[in-house]
Order: sequence, then C-alpha cells, then structure tokens
Amino acid sequence: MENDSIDGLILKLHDVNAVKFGEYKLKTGMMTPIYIDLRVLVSHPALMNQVSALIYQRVQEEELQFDNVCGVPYTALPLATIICSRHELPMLIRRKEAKDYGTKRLVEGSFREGDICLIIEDTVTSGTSILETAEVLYSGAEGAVTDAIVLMDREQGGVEYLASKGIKLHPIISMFKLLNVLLAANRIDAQTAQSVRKFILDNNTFSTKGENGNGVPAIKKPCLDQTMELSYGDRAKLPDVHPVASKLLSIMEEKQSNLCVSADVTISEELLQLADSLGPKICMLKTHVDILEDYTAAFVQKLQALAEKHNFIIFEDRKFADIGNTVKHQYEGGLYQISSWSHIVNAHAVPGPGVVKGLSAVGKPLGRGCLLIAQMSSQGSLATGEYTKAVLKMAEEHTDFVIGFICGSKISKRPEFIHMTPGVQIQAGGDVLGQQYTTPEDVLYNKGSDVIIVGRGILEAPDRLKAAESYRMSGWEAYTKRLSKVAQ
Ligand code: S5P
Repeated sequence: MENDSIDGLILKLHDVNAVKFGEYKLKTGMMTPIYIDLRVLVSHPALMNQVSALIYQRVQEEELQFDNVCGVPYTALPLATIICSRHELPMLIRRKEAKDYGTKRLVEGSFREGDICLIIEDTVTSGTSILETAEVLYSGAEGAVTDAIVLMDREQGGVEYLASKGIKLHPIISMFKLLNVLLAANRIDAQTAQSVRKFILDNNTFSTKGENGNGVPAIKKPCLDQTMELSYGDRAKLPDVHPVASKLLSIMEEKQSNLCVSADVTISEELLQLADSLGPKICMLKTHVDILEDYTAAFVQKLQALAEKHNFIIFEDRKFADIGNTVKHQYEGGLYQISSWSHIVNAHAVPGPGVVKGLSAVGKPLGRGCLLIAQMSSQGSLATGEYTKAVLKMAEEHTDFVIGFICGSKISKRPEFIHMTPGVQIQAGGDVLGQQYTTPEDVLYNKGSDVIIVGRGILEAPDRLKAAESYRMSGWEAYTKRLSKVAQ
C-alpha cells in the first residue's frame, strides 16, 4: 500500500474533523485525548470512495478469502456497501436491535453454513465490536470470521485481542502513523503527540491473562517506568550523557530524524552538494575523507558551515585501529587533521584500551566523542560474541569519551550510549563484496538500535532527496513504534 496515499488520507481526515484532539469519552467510558469520529465520512463522498478503495486494495494485497462482507454498523456499513456494490460482492447487514415484528432476524442477507464473512470496521479500540458482530453473524460459529479490516486502529490491544479469538485484524492506519503524519505536517505539536502516545501506552486494553468476565478485555496497565523507553529528547537531558551525544540526541528529537547519511563519494563538491541538499533530513553526516580525490582544508570549512546551517553532526568514519601513540597522530595531524573538524570518530577495540586513551588525549579537550566498533555488517565479521562483550566493557570504562557503538543491534542498556547501525537499505539483501543489508524497521524496532547509517540506499537512488526523506520517515516511524513497545 502506497505510503503517500495513506499520508494524504490522514491529512484529509484531519481536515474534515474526523480526528479530534481534546478530552473525549469513549464507548468504554474511558476518557481519551484523541477522538476518531469517522461518522462524518458520509458527508464527504470523495473521501468515502477513497477509503473504500483503500480497504479493497488491502483485501487484494492480503489475498483474503471470504464469501460475504459485513460492515460493523453504522459507520462501516456504507463503506461495505460501496465496496460490495463496486466489486459485486455479496453483503450481510447486521441489525443493531432485532426488529419486534416479522422474522426477528439479527442479520439480513443470505448465508450458508460454512460461509466465511469478512468484517469491515471504521475504528478499533479493544476489538469487542468486531467480535460482537462476528458472534451475531454466525452465533459464535468458529472460523466463520477469519479476517477483519479496519480503517483506523487505535493500537490499544485490538489486534492482539482479536488474534486471541482467531480473527486477524488488518489495520490501514495505525495511531502512531497518524500522529507522525499530523506532527510532520505541523497539524499538532510534539507535546500533543507525546501525550497521546502516553495515553495509548497507558491504556492497552488487551490482557493475555484473559477477560474480566463480561466480554470486555481486561485492562492491562503497563508499568511505564520499567517498560517505556526514554525518548531521544529525554536521553539528551540525562545527567551523565556526553555533550556530543546530548547534542546528537537533541538534533534527532528536533528534526525527527535518526538518519545518518554515509556520504561515500569521491569528489568534494558532490559531497558538499549532498550535505546541503540532504542536510534538513539527517541528524548526522558520515564521511570517509580519505576516498576524496580533491581534499582541501577549504572543503572541511565548507562542510562545517553546512553542518551549522542544517544542524547535523559530522562523523568521520576513520576506524582507527593502532596503538595509542599512532592513533593520536592520525587523529590530530597528517593531511586531514580530523580532530579539528569531526564531532565524532570511531575506533576498533582490537588494539586494547590504548587506542581509546590515545584518541581521547586529543579528542577529549576538544569536546569530541568516539564510537567503538562492536559489530560489523559485513559477512563473516569476527566482531561477535565475546569480542562484542569486551568492546562493551571497554566503552563502559571510558564514558568520558566513548559515546556509543557501531553495531547491528542494541548491546547496552545504558541510555547514554548511542547505537548506530550501518548496512541499511529499504530492502534487505547485500552487495557482491560481503555487505549485508537489513531494513530500517528491523534495525530500529526489532534490534533496538538508535541511528540508521545509509549509503548506497540513498546515493544510488534516482532522487537522493526523496530517498533520504523516505528513510527518515521509515526510521522515525519505527522508532516511535518502538517507544510504544511494552515489556511482555
Ligand atoms: O560494519 C560496518 C561499519 C561501517 S562504519 N559496516 C559498514 O558498512 N560501515 C560503513 O557504512 C561503510 O564503511 C560505509 O561507509 C557505510 C555503508 O554504506 P552502504 O552503501 O553499504 O550503505
């Protein structure tokens, strides 16, 4: 499903007041800072058609198999009608009340035993309305409803609850996606988004321990202190955080970007042009100055000016790996004088702590930070297992200079450390020289890393700016989704 069309739809829903911020009471009695009122859709025929088309698109994408379709009354009823009419699908109508004359049927339309009905719903909180509809449709016959599509999932446990009842829920828009899009479009401020996120986390309705006896899933209150991760912004304010890490985390929060572009080009003018055009999208720019054919001191001055202009951190990916005395010279002197312009550098831990001490002697007085390479993205890397653990220990012993790691996944629970992961592309895969790629979602959501480092995924795209924006968006979405993850 196209991201652009979902983003556009979210903005339109906000335009027509289908999404409201304030204090509202839900059907369950719960007070909520966000209210989704899709009943207004019927007054906007173009929007009705767009929503119906997206629902049907999902049916096709998921290759759902069913015999008839039922919209949960009332809001989803006209949506189901449009879909069934347009695609000539048999429909069922669920009555809210059994009429007191005639047949007393609760369901209108014909169905046979063994038929499977697809349910369409406008908004899901706990999932109970869908379950009720499924029960009315087939008097609880198991397997009769296998799938349901919902336009708006409030992400409060509906997916999990229905899954526990054998119904797979397919949401089109999720609450966190909605908040991100509205925030990016300046429709809401960061504080509103954060308070809604907190509300959603605080009010997850699904409990794996079962129901409270009246068909409503029991409230599962996650313990926020233990389960909720700190945001980048909160981590930036921690008392023990290194100043460079703090600056980077603040930039990430402010620009809503956990994207570091790896500017692996060989001509300085191209690198500067990249920095200027992609600057607004990134939190950090990574260089390999030693691959430039035309390096000059003037070039780094221009790069520094661009870092100021667009507010990003410069990271020279030098990967120091020698004895302390040598890396000291390599960092401070030579042609590149890296310590004079790069906010962050990195080092292999293989020489032992001397490498950190040597770099720190130069970098610490300048307020610079260093990343240790704990894992690598390349196939057959030796930086695994016990080695990675030893790197972590080395970092913990030098927190006045080491600010985090190059790694594939989160290796330390200290929120002051920043985890950065290279080998990222929208599609997993690799290159012919052993590079291995994983996706932004996998790196940030599953693996718990903080920053995605993307080179060729952006550099080789037909439109680099568009590609950078798409990495920024997916990185930010995965991170906000992770913030909502609660311990199981
Ligand atoms: O393990 C690593 C560590 C690094 S810093 N794997 C990596 O690929 N890198 C660097 O990240 C690598 O030197 C290159 O500059 C960038 C990845 O580039 P891409 O084009 O494969 O995204």
